[in-house]
Amino acid sequence: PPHAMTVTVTGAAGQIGYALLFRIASGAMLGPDTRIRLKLLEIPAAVRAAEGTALELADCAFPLLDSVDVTDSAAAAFDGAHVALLVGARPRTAGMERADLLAANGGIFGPQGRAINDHAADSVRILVVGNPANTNALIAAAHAPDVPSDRFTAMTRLDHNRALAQLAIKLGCRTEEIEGVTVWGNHSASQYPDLTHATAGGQPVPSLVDEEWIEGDFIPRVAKRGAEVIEVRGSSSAASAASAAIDHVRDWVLGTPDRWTSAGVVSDGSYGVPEGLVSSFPVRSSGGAWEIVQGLEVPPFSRERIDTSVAELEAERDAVRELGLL
Ligand code: NAX
Repeated sequence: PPHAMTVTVTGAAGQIGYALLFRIASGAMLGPDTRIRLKLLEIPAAVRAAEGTALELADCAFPLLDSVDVTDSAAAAFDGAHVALLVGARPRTAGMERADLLAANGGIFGPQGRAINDHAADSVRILVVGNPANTNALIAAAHAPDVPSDRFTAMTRLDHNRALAQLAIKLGCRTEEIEGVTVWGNHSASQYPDLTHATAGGQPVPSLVDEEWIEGDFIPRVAKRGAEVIEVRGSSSAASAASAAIDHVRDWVLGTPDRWTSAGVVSDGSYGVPEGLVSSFPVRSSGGAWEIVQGLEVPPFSRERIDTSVAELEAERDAVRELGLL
């Protein structure tokens, strides 16, 4: 990576933003040799709160942090961006229909995609965190015809990390010892956290745990972990989401270690996922690009679950197409 990089964070005054910015500025995302220029995008009503966060960023005296700019202008925020973390989104409020939610987010991610197209650096890499993340990434990419679509990704790394954590607890091992876990499909309750090819300490996971635990405990626990955190903590996942975003971008830019991870990337048709959908896959990164891990066997149990989640992604795509957002 270049010596200094511009990192744009939208929704900077939100709770994920607050957990994310200090780690970016500390060098946890782009490594100890890359200086950081932060650009924070917020809606006008939250600009002052973001400026408050900028005061605290200054007070950390981070050696790698060159500057922090706060703005409500997408053009200014994405100007020269090398990495764009799209965190700000319109949450679903009581009584809101799914079409209203998709339309409201289309109104955010369409213009932001255009601003990225017109102002970001040629090498820009985009991670969409704001929900519905996969479809928001699809909308942003559709508004950025000059940016290769493989630069647009959606975050399923939190789901992946949750899967590692649950499996490590079950087996009494460290997450580090686990390889070969995949989250497929949508970042929603329909996602499929897949242990078919997982190993722990070199042992095949399907030989260490029974199917009942996978189907009855593991899959629903991971897929509904967001709701569990809300119930216990009283607000939605923030620091864990920020940590996953750091992991995603670090691996993307600096390369994954040997094992694969999971990310929402534009499908090339692999594993029967229709081309163009932003779906979670097993991925590795080298040379600054994600590659979908090829050649994995997909047994019927997995096929059914991947197809269900992908069908949900297709329905979201069709809905935003109908709204004229693609
Ligand atoms: P908050 O409501 O705390 O913060 C969102 C911030 O975005 C607010 O400060 C708001 O003013 C800002 N914002 C809204 N519209 C904007 C726009 N057009 N431009 C710039 N900023 C804008 O939410 P937070 O808890 O930080 O969550 C942010 C998003 O992450 C939500 O959509 C949430 O659903 C999503 N999540 C995604 C996860 C994933 O794994 N992909 C997991 C965690 C999280 O639930």
